Amino acid sequence: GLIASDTRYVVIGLGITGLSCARYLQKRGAAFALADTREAPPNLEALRADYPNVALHLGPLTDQTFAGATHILLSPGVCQMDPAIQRAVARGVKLSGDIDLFCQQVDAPIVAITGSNAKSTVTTLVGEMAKAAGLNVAVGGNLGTPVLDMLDGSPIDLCVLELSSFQLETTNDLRAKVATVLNVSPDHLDRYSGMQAYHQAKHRVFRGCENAVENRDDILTHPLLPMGVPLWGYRLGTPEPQVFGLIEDDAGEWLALGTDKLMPVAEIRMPGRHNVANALSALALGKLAGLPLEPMLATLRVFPGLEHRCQWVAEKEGVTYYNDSKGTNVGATVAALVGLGPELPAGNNIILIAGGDGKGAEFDELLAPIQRYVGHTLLLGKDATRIEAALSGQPVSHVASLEAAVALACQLAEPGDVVLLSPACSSLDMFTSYGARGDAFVAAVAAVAAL
Ligand code: UMA
Ligand code: ADP
Repeated sequence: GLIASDTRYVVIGLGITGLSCARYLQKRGAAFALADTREAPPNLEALRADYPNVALHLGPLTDQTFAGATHILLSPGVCQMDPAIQRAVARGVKLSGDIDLFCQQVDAPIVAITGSNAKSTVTTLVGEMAKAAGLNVAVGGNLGTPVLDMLDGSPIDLCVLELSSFQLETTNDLRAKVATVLNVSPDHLDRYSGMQAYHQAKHRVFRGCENAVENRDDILTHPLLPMGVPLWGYRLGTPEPQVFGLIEDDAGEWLALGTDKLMPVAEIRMPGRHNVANALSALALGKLAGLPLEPMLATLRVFPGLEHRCQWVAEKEGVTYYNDSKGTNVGATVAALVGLGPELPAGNNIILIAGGDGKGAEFDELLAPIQRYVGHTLLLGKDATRIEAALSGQPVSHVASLEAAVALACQLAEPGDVVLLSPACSSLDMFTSYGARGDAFVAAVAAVAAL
């Protein structure tokens, strides 16, 4: 994509996305200004040194920020409903994000993955499957590497992108080879007017796609597609032609497509029932991306899952500890409980550690799986009392720190029990990131296990 000489960009946001956009535009000699709604965004000094001649607007966005601009490149952390952005758009300034720029640049087919939960797991899994099939695969997006930083000049056969609803809001022309919404459950309701707006943002992933995959267990993932676009699916149940599913016979349970048994479910290395769904969705995406079956199945046998996602941490005196710090919304924690619960020995329970910043969510959906699988819930953080209110009658304790939670969990647990950190909340009230929260949990478990 050539950049026309009369194009003037304003890059909004000086996080890793904004900086990747600035590097990209700088390299191509495009005219641009930088803006951040914060008075003091991180790494300001280094930034001024790198872009001495670029206009820098800090603090609330104003009409002045967009004077002379033809295009806005918006970072995912900034809401496009900002009034100054809306006024610029009304004047005809084009609004997009890094994903659109990336799509203009790459020729390789794109697998585009969004959803409320399981994005990182499925994105990484499809990437590993492509690697196992011998492809040069670029994996990134919301997962952590801004997409423009994936264009380092090395050959790319396939791109696998994790896309958040924030990124999709500014993506107009994705045209993925395969697109999917993995699941839709409430999240980020502090930024959306309601579930409908959130659902609409996610479904932009299907714009112009060549193939689509739906989750047959979640009607909210069903896309509206133009005639002729193939739609495949998967479910934790009976398979059909073009629907991956499960078949049970005397030998046990199988991953299957139509009537073909592919691999015993027991051979999937990732723990928990929800990861069986993730395996099926990766198979469907990989299949439509043209990957052969054998390397995909081989990947399922070895891929252990990602850190902080129902990650096995330790077993101590018969008690198993799992770190699901990435369980940052109610849907994720429900999946972790329903995923691990059925694997408990009869008579054993989960001790759940939850709480943090609920981002405006309701916690009612936690009650049923907690009644079913959880013996005791330990609550911490900003929304602890709101969670307690949703768990009427369930045994609950409040703790002041994650260390205190682990110490108490360790006292309460009986051999055969599971201690699970799955907060149903973001970490940002107490930690710098879900990763830091998960690391703190792992360290606390190690300290307790050493006693
Ligand atoms: N911010 C401002 N003003 C600005 C710019 C940013 O206040 O002008 C704040 C945002 O509100 C946010 C933080 O700064 O709290 C970072 O925002 P950003 O847009 O600069 O984010 P990046 O550093 O570019 O990282 C983004 C994604 N972050 C968000 O969507 C908030 C990263 O996903 C992603 O890995 C990265 O681009 C590369 O694509 C993170 C995330 O939390 C992991 N995503 C959310 C999620 O998974 O639930 C959507
Ligand atoms: P995302 O990138 O969408 O946040 P991750 O792969 O990082 O997704 O997983 C986040 C959390 O979502 C996990 O820690 C787990 O609690 C939950 N989860 C994993 N798989 C599923 C699934 N298939 N459905 C719902 N929740 C899931």
